[in-house]
Amino acid sequence: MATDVFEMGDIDIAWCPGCGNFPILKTLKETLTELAIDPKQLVMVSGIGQAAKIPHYLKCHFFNGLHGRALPPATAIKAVNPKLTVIAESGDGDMYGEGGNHFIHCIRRNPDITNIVHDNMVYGLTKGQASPTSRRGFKTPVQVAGVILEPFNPLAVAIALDASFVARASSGDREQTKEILKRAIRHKGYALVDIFQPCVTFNKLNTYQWFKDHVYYLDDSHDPSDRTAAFARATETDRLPLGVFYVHPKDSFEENTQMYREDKRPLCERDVDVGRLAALIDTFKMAG
Ligand SMILES: Cc1ncc(C[n+]2csc(CCOP(=O)(O)OP(=O)(O)O)c2C)c(N)n1
Ligand code: SF4
Repeated sequence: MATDVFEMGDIDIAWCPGCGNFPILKTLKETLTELAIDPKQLVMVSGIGQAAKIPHYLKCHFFNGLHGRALPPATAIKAVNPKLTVIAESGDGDMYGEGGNHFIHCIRRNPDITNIVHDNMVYGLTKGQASPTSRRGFKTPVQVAGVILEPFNPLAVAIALDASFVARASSGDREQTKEILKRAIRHKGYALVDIFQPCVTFNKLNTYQWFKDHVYYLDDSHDPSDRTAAFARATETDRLPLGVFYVHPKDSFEENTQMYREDKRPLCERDVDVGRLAALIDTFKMAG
């Protein structure tokens, strides 16, 4: 497959020069190309924010939803057509703040989708307010004395909920991120990849250098099937590990649903029985 199948050509990209979203976009394009994913079989789903613009810059199908609402349509799209590759991708505010409830219940539901989160520890699009993953003490035009809350820990929450695949990457480390993304996309079931992403305009605390100084890669001694060890790694705070923390292979949401138990044909390929549909609609009609 040609390497430019996901290229949009000469378009305006509305990110600041130096933004950590650029390497994520480049890495994702390379990952999809190397996995030989057909753009016509790929659906990107996002919410609102700077990171949520990423599907606008990739040649594929996409659905841009409301703030925090990427995961429900992504789950539904995969359920209607399990042949598709579905990626839900947004910022940390979108996925863990406004979309926090969906994040939790999507993990429980376990659809076969990949959930990529650009974690810049700030609200970028709305000009630098604190997000759920902002560090304590981070000063913003709203949190003028510094954030007083503990940061949300997406990996620990995902592992506590027994997510099927949990990983963290860093936008600058393109080769390692590519390997992690490949494993996540190939994985059957819900796969979370939280990617550290510097916001050069509104986050002067968590800079490229800060991330360099505060991360390290899990090595071969880490066993991703060991949930207790994965949780211990996810709750480390001095230096933040990168890599695949936890993998628990299990049936996906689609496989578990009644509609695919006896008939494996995607819902979108089945004939609609108009008579049954009309009868169903009738049951919802208000009397008189
Ligand atoms: C329900 C709702 N609340 C708030 C907003 C305003 N809003 C738009 S983007 C955004 C923050 C986005 O932050 P994040 O998801 O971290 O993405 P980033 O822009 O940093 O990539 C907010 C609060 C909105 N559009 N809808
Ligand atoms: S505001 Fe931050 S996240 Fe948004 S494009 Fe600029 S650098 Fe990137």
